[in-house]
Amino acid sequence: MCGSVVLFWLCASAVLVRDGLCAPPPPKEAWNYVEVRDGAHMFWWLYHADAGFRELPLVMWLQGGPGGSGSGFGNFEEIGPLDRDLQPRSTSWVKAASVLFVDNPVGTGFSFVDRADGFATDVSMVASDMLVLLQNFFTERPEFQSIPFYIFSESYGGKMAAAISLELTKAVAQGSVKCSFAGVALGDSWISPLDSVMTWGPYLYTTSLLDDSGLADVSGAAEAVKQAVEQQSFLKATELWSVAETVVEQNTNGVNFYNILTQESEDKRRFSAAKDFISLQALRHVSPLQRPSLSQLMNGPIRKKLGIIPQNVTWGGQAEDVFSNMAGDFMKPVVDVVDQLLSAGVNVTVYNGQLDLIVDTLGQEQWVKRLKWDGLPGFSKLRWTPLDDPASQGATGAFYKTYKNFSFYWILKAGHMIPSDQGAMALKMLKMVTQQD
Ligand SMILES: *[C@@H]1O[C@H](CO)[C@@H](O)[C@H](O)[C@H]1NC(C)=O
Ligand SMILES: *[C@@H]1O[C@H](CO)[C@@H](O)[C@H](O)[C@H]1NC(C)=O
Ligand SMILES: CC(=O)N[C@H]1CO[C@H](CO)[C@@H](O)[C@@H]1O
Repeated sequence: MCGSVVLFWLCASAVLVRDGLCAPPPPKEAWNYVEVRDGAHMFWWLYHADAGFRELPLVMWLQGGPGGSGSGFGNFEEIGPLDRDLQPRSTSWVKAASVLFVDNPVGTGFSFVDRADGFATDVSMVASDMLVLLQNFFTERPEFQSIPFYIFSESYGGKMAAAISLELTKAVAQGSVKCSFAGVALGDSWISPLDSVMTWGPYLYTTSLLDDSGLADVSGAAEAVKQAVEQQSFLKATELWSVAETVVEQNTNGVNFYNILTQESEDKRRFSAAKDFISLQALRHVSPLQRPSLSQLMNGPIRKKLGIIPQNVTWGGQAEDVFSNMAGDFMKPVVDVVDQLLSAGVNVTVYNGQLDLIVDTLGQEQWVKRLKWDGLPGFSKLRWTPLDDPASQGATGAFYKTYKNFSFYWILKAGHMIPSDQGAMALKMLKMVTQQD
């Protein structure tokens, strides 16, 4: 079928020729800004699926932080068509979906606010901003209205994804946003911050990263966070969460919160620059998402390619402000939002990396077991199913369970950033969640 004339033509139109074979032409893409509030400009970047957008779902990817950029970190370090060295990524999600990166909340990545009072201060503001963006996106691109639309997320992105999904469900029912919303996937997500913090001690102890004294210290620090959360002193809880992380660092010789098999290195030195606990936490949890190599790429060749970034806007330049404006909302749980999603019939997937500390799987198990969802007893009784690791024959890559509208994927040998650690397994999960496998 594929004769030499055809092959020659394909290669001539392809940009990259490697190993004597022609690589596929670069994906069709588009990007723009939407002013979601007066003076609040949100940046999005869409890649059409390699195989054509009509046959495959549309996936919006939301990064964490808050202040981490999907168009930068998610795109070039995790799931986009090119990696940070601009080489094709074999496990890119554009192989199974059209992918929409949105730099949210405003101020993240290439998004920006004109005035210091323009940042979002809680998840409901984040959700209402995103609804404006989605309404604009689907109105401008009606060809995507009938394509199954999923929201995938990571870390704090999951907390925002849950809130956004609930607002989107209402907006679709009211007809104010025209799309085919098909589900939300919460990856290593900050749904119940306290359950994460409370399980750090037991998790680190069972993985030989705390001794008995260390366990007592970490548990004590976690208990203080718990008291603040129970008293609804959420800013105080954020401060004590920061203290608890310092206690973990001291007792583990600097375990990496994103993957317990590695250690913090370059970042740790930068922490000493923090003025206060909010700035410390922004350094801890936003700066790893915009390391110098990625910042150089985004503020260099990528900015030039995009051509629409205002001169005084720097990729990542407002990230710390995004984080600090959300500090009072940071430790609030959104478990009730997940319950509301399930009651509304939305398909919800939780996926978590085995080696993640900041949002350890143990903590996810705890809040899932407290769901008021009427399917929970059925889900709990069900046994999990192993999944082969597509990257390593004969090895188990994950376990999963699906009951009615809820699925859980336990991803092995992955930390917080699952697609960076286990790209092939993450792509397989994407296909399963979006019903292609
Ligand atoms: C960029 O410059 C414009 C015009 O001077 C100003 O209104 C805006 O606030 C600036 N934006 C940022 C992000 O500094
Ligand atoms: C939810 O998932 C089920 C399969 O588990 C599927 O049959 C159903 O269509 C999905 N719902 C939506 C809204 O896509
Ligand atoms: C597949 C499945 O069980 N879907 C359910 C999702 O939730 C709604 C609302 O509870 C049910 O009506 C569906 O049957």
